[in-house]
Amino acid sequence: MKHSSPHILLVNPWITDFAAYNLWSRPLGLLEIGGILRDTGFQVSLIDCVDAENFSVTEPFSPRLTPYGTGKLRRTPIEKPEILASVPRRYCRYGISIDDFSRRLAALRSPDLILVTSIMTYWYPGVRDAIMILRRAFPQTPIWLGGNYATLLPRHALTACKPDRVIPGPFTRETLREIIKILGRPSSPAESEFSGLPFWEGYGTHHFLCVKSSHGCPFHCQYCASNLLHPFFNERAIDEVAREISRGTRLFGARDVAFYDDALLVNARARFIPLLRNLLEAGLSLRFHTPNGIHIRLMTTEIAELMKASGFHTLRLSLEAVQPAWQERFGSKTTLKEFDQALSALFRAGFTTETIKVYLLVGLPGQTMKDVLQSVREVLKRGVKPSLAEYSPIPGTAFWEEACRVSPYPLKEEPLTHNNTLLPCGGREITKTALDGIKHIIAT
Ligand code: B12
Ligand code: SF4
Repeated sequence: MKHSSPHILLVNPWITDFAAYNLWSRPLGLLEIGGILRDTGFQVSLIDCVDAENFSVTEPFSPRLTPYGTGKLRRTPIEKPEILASVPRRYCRYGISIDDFSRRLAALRSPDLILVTSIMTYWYPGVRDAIMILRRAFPQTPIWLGGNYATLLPRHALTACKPDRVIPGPFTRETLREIIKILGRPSSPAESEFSGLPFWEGYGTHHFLCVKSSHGCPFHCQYCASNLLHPFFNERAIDEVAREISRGTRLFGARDVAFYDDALLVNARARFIPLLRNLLEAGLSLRFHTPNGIHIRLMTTEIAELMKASGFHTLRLSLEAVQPAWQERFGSKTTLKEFDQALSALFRAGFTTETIKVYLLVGLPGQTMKDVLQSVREVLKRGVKPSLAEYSPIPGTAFWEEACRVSPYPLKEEPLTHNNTLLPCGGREITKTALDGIKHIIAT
């Protein structure tokens, strides 16, 4: 890339939380934007503050990895924000040191525009700190903030993090046009080995890649933000997704690929099934993972067999709860009978209890320990392990007002209190101690 092209810096800020693990985590949206900008001819740089393996300068970090590329993140205990003071857990900044971030910035050619992403609403301290340091390093450069937190809480993001602009929603052609208007149109770059791919070249090591075959979700579950983040369900062309996977994994030597789709199995006949056939024909020796839960009702024998044959390994199924009343509140997406059918199809296809886990949603307003225990037992009865997903209340969702009413935390005023670790809507029933007891049952 010519150095005379305008330079755009992409930043993924630190995670600030009680716990975080690299479960095939990458800021995929930001990397997709980086790919578009690179293909338009801009010089693009990336600093992923969460990735200490690739972005530390003075404090090298080699994560111990599972065979599937996941692993621990480097963490530094930091002072707990006052509102979290009573939580008896260490609060940490995950990723590179503040000094190393400044060192990285000092080594860069001064950027003409900085794009900062954001994921969880309760990770905003990392976003705020990153923007403060960026501002100090490059006082003249505009800083734009986008991503999930910026979309869900644009006003908070503007006041608390002080970017020059908050840009909610997906990255659009309009935003690209604006960037070109401000920075000037760079001369078209020559086709390169990276063209058409997300900005994966921003990383030095690639233990895994992530991919999305669709954006958004056609369902409207009352606790979920998918429709707010991506108002339309858009499916990508199968060839494009298959090429992205085969080219990306070959180029970067990655063997593991995580699907980030919210609705991977929706419209499977037109998208996922042909995609799987395409991957099978390509004969790639890859392992695929679905850390984001998949829809149980939509699992069929054909899909299970194709998934197994094409290398799917880690599967997460979204059961959420076994009580029909709760299932109805979650959008009537599945029943226990369908869960049994899906499990049979998966077992027949060769998946094992080692690789399947079942998400149960816990800590919702009004949920009781009896409800949770019953769900856990039903899952265990079938020989598979539940994975408890603690409810994180999300602004703008249908459950939000109720969550604010029942929670002892000031959810509306302070996004730090959306943290799932707090079980902000669990009440006296669903507490950390109670869940620890259940986790013990699951583990034994
Ligand atoms: C994959 C995923 C996971 C994965 C990995 C997450 C990761 N990347 O680290 C796993 C399965 C581990 C996970 C776990 C959890 N997750 Co999650 N996850 C997601 C998912 C599907 C994608 C997240 C992501 O990385 N997106 C990257 C974003 C930023 O990319 P994007 O949105 O495609 O980007 C576009 C735009 O945002 C924009 N954009 C992005 N950046 C920028 C920057 C600029 C400048 C501009 C202009 C535009 C722009 O352009 C992009 C392209 O169009 C989202 C739902 C979703 N559809 O986004 C939930 C989501 C983020 N998760 C959520 C939750 C609740 C959780 C859990 C707490 C669930 C639980 N109870 O266990 C845990 C907590 C994890 C933790 N503490 O580490 C909530 C967030 C709630 C909140 N309060 O913020 C979400 C929104 C889902 C929901 N239920 O509605 N998650
Ligand atoms: S919870 Fe899952 S199915 Fe429901 S709207 Fe969100 S992504 Fe879609």
